[in-house]
Amino acid sequence: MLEGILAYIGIGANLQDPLEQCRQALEELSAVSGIALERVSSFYRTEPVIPESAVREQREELEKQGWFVNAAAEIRTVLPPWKLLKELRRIENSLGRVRTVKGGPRIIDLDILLYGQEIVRDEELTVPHPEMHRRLFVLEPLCEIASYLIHPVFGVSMRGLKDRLDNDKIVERI
Ligand code: PH2
Ligand code: MG
Ligand code: MG
Repeated sequence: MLEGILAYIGIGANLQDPLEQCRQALEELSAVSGIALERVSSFYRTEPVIPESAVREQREELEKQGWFVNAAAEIRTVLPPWKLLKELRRIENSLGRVRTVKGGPRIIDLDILLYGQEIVRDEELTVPHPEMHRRLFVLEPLCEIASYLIHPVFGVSMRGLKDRLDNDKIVERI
C-alpha cells in the first residue's frame, strides 16, 4: 500500500501479561484492511504516570498500579482518523479492555499520537494526542522510530520535545 497517511500509534498495557497484549495488538493492527504496519519500536518498561486530572481519592489507588509496557508504531493508513479510532477501540475490546477510571490500569491502550500533520479537535478525538509531549513513555519509543517528526501544533521535532522534557519517570528498553 503506497497511498495513505503515515500515522503513529501509542501502545500501552499494565494488566495481566502486558508484553503479550502489546504483541497481540500489533498483530491485530496489521490485519486491519486499510492499515499497513510500517515500523515498530522496541518495547519499554515504564513507570506509571498519573494524569494531572486524577482526583485525590483515586490517586492513592493509581499510584499502586503496576509498571507498563509501552511501544510506538508507524502505520500507513487510508482510514480517516475517526475510522482509525474505531478500529483501535475494536482491537482494545477484542483484547478484553474494560474502561474504568481515567489513567487507571488497563489490559491494552491504543492511542492515535499523530495523523500526518493533521490537527483534529472534537469530543471524540484530539490529535496530536494532548498529553504526548509531556510523556517520556511516548516520546522515547517514538524517537526510536521517527525522531525527526514535527509536532504540527508546536512546530518542534519529537527529538526536540524529548530533550525539553523535565521528566523523573523511569523508561527502560526491554
Ligand atoms: N497511560 C496512561 C496513564 N499513565 N503511564 C505509563 N507509564 N504508560 C502508559 O501507557 C500510561 C501511563 C493513560 O493512557
Ligand atoms: Mg493513553
Ligand atoms: Mg487511550
